Amino acid sequence: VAEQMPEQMPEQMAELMAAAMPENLGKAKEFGRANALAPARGASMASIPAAALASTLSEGNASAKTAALDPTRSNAGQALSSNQGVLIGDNQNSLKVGLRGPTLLEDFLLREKITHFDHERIPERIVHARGSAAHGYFVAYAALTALTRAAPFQAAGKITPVFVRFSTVAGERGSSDTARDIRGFAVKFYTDEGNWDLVGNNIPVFFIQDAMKFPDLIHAVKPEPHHGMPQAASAHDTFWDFVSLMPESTHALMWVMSDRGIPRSLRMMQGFGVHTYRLVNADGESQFVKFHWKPKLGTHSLVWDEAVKISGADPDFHRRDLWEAIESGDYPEWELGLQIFSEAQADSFSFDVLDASKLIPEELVPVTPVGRMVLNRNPDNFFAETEQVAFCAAHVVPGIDFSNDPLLAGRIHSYLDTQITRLGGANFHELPINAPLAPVHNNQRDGLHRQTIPRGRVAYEPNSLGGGCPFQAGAAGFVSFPQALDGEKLRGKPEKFADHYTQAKLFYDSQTAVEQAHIEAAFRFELSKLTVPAIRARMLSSLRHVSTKLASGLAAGLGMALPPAMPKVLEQPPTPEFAVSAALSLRALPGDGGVRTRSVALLIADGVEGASLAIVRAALQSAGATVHLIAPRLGAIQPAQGAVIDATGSLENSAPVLFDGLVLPDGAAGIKALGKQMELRDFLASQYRHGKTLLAMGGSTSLLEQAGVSASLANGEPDPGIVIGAASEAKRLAADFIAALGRHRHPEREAG
Ligand code: HDE
Repeated sequence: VAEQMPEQMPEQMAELMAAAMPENLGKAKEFGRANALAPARGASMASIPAAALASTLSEGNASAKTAALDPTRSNAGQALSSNQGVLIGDNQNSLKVGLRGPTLLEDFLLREKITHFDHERIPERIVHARGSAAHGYFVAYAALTALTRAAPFQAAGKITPVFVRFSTVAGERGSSDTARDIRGFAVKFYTDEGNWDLVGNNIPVFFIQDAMKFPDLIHAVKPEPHHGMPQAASAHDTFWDFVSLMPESTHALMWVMSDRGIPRSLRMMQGFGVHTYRLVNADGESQFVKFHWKPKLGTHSLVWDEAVKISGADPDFHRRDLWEAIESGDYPEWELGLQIFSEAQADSFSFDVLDASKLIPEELVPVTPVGRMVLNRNPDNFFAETEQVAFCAAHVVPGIDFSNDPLLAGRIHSYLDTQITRLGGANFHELPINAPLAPVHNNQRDGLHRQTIPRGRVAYEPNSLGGGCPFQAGAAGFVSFPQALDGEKLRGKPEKFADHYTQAKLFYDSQTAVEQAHIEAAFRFELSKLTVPAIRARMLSSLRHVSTKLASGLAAGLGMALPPAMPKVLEQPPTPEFAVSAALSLRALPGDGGVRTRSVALLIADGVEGASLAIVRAALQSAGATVHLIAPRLGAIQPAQGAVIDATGSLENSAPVLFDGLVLPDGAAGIKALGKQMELRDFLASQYRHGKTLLAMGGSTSLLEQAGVSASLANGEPDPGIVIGAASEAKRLAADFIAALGRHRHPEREAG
């Protein structure tokens, strides 16, 4: 800091600045040893031995992109200046004639500041406006040179920096994180052969099959145009009007109405490239591929009532969760897997691999793990990074190519086009977060906000005046896979696209009973919000082709007669290869059963039994859970014996939905004090209703009784999510509680 301070800075000011050192400088993981070990740019990234990677990367941010971004981070320890670099003496008062006189037009400092402020906002993304992002890296497990020449897969242990943005689709930029929706899962790989953007979702299929329908779909789901409601919700007439008239959306509907539509955390969801892509090797040979991201923490979801309440208690729930996990060093991680298949295999499938409303069951083509991605650094600035990042489905690198999926074709056009408006011109690729690590040399010139300064008079190719540079790279550059094509120019779809129900049924039939019940509840909720009964009836007539059980359950739940089945476009679809696919249930990826980053509320009040509480608290912390000490008010809480405990939250400011589990302490006075709180009953009832894990020590079982929480299930069996015992057994109770918390939640309660 001292080195960066201008010489003329008064000593007193320097002291003050050192005391209030900005957060970034204090963060060892950003500016410490790891950074010094950052790999140099380009091909040398491949040369870091795998063993060295583990030690350098686990600490943080050793990445070439981090190093490239460092010069753009504004410097601490500097005096305030205008945008012209003029130091500002007084940032409190405008320039006036006398202390009570008029402000002068001459005040260029005031005008510059206000003018800039007036233009701080840019248009939000037309879809996926609400998002959260982080930096990280991808490491390849092995060289995949036989399959692809794509840079990230050229050597075992090779590292490629990434920037990943997760998003909801329908809501506006300031909308709530826990809306029922698809989540975007966009990964920018800064490879040494240019940027590759794998712009995917947390659901492997899409609502429509052809880009021609995308504006219609989005207009239908966005707030209705006459009154601008509802925000970030599909539970309204126009969405269901559209999808009930578009049976190709049924499969994606099943996914988004399932618990996948309300993930517990962005760190606990899968990602999918959705479309079929091509891998191309150095000899020009190609295979088809589908991309899968599998979270190390397993796939977990919220329950609907909880998601709705979190929207009020903490609309930034997912953003905060991602941020806090990374700040605390619990770096989220996903494994990248590939489904690789030949064109001949594709031709033999009962569905068309160019149809984005279909998936390839993992039983048919297994997912081969090829690397892992770790997110280990939060952005320094939300706007400069998360908001200005521009993903583009057209950004591929040599070794990755497109299939003829007609949805993908529209995407190849759309992203660059929309970003020209959103980011104000054609030069947004020069923004630091978007700039590739690979060098850029071409004859594209000028435009708004141009950063680079090209030299010389040559801006065309071929040329002789510039020595022929920059020259075509030939085979070293991107060469499209020379797929042979022959056909008539027409508008239409292949026949297998018309099978709208086989895979919707496959998905439904592959779910556990609890998951099926949640799907039914989600459809019931959404359809109950419609004001036009005919839309409800049309939707049910379509769902009959997925499951009669689902459709008749919905008819009963919505108080209507089951309508006749809608005519199918394809009466005799090809027989599917599999009737169920275990991988489609959220249960397929339970995680390791650990409780790292799970948030647990310990309720405390003056007079609680301190020793047992301390044992439980320590056990939870050593298992990696995040412990919150919630009391009737903030400040010091005096246990019956021992040192005071500082409450980290109050019952008023800490909604029960924000915690994965709850601990009730022993101690007569403390229990009495807690029992008097209005919020307590809601706290317990809500935790119980949402299937959370509860621990009641000693006399605190009376609080459970007070809230009507039973320790047995409807069938008389003990509830596996309720741990009860004497405070003297705190150690065992903590172990039981941690084991139960590792199950995430206890849906057995829903049966009763
Ligand atoms: Fe997008 N999509 N999309 N999309 N999409 C955008 O690009 C579009 C589709 C996805 O975090 C937009 O920069 C069309 C499928 C993600 O910044 C826009 C079609 C999948 C993100 C656009 C689709 C996606 C977007 C809006 C149908 C999963 C957020 C702002 C032909 C495979 C990226 C922007 C971020 C964003 C167009 C369908 C994923 C308008 C035309 C399928 C994750 O260009």
